[in-house]
Amino acid sequence: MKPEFETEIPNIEIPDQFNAATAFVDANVAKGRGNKVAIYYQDQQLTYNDVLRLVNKTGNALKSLGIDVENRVLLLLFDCPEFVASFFGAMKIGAVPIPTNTLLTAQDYEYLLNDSRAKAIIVSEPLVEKIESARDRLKYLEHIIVVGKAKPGQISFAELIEKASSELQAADTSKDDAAFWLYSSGTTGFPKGAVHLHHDMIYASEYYAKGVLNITEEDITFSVAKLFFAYGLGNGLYFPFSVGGSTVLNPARPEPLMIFETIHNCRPSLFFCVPTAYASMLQVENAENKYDLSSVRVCVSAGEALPAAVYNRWQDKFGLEILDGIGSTEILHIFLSNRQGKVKPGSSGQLVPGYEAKIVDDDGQEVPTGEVGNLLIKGDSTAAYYWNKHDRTKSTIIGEWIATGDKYHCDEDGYYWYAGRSDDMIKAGGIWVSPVEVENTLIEHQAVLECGVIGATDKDELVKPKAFVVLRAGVQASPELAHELQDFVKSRIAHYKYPRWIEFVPELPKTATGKIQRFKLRNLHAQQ
Ligand code: 3UK
Repeated sequence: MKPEFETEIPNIEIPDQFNAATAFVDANVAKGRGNKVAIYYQDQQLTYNDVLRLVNKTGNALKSLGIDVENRVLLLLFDCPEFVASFFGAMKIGAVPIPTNTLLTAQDYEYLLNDSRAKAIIVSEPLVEKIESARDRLKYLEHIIVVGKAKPGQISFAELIEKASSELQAADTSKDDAAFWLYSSGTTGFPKGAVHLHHDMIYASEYYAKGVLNITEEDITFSVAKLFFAYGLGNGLYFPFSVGGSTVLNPARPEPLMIFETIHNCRPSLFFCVPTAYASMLQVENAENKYDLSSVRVCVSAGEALPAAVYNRWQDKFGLEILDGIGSTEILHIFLSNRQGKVKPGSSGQLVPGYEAKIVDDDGQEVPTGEVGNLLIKGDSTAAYYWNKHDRTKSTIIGEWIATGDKYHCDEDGYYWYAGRSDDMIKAGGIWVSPVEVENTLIEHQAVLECGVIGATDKDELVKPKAFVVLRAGVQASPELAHELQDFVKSRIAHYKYPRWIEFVPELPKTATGKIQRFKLRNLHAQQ
């Protein structure tokens, strides 16, 4: 459907020769914001002058190691100023940074490094062992640059940039050059590198951050979702930098108390979070009296659907609305969103200006208003393609449209309502979990004959992985065994993927060809 807007959709003109690092960093200094705080990090405050110096030094340092235009550089970093310097420093020399999930295993990083053929990795010290342990199998990696203490065979980030010049001319990239990649999980468990272009962050900033959030240079952002997620990258970095605002970066795990304390102490005006974290923050007793949230003018939720109950409890307790919106790694940021004063709790809101939506049946025909179908989106922040995944690219990006993989219906008022995935992928705490990967791991346990994994809802209506397990003959089901299986999964793949519930069953529903019918398991769970 064609959207109707109260405000003009900004007409964005980007010159053919364009480097996003210049637009988000140098431009702020050029506009006279050099002494403004860009980053609050622990007890440090970095101004835009400081950030520009760091970005230039990092770009020059990477060049000195032989990193050239189009070379990939993997970032495996906690949220910190070095992340910002590496992301924009690499981009400024025309290289391609790849922010990467810090919660994965050595095996996952081996895949990502070989698939991307990154020449260098910039990694936070506590994570470096996961790279070293796979080093023999890394076919293209030349440099391990460590933020923290470097061991022999590694390069210290601080020492590397210390000697580098703080003057750097941006590479003459095109607005359509690859600027950065973001990996997105697939059903098979092998992630796909979504290739984003230099113009993409401009569109997301203009349309969503300015168009929906009305972000200005007065704003201070704080994002619970880390910078390595597409969601966090906008929230905590290029949105505030698009207007010369400030960001609060925190490297720690986002536990509820840490989140409250950060809001209380750093006084952000825009707070970005995910449903699971909103739900756990609501568990903190008396938080509304202990912590001062008065600096926050907008709360945002994305990553998975925000249940109406969580929305209502948050509003009752803190007097703040939450704007639920849906975004994706491929589309870069949010394209459907609720607006202040016009929230329909439980919905994903209305179209973001600059994007178009279509809901179609399996033959590609648009469905009538109110009917559920597959959601397609058109908008200029969308990734160009998946790296080395031609078939997946063709089935996902169809001309100017991209298939989100989500089922939606649109109501009479133009609000969109999430109705589940069209594949079996699970979103838990806003992070992808592939059921196939969890099943393949469980199967390796000697007690397991076969299993099926689905997303099941908890008491807050939030989705978490659940496993249906058929045991081998002679093995006795017990709560202890269920525990053992959970620990087994945690020890082999990223922790957040473990099944929160295990149900032992005598058999699994299957197709004639022997494929597990996960939708039948979902129905079974729904009936319980
Ligand atoms: C699901 C939602 C219902 C949906 C993201 C904001 O989540 C982000 O990107 P991912 O690639 O996942 C995308 C998929 O997640 N989803 C996200 N938000 C919602 N479902 N309601 C929501 N509000 O399946 C979607 O296709 O990890 C979120 C900004 C940038 C992002 N990349």
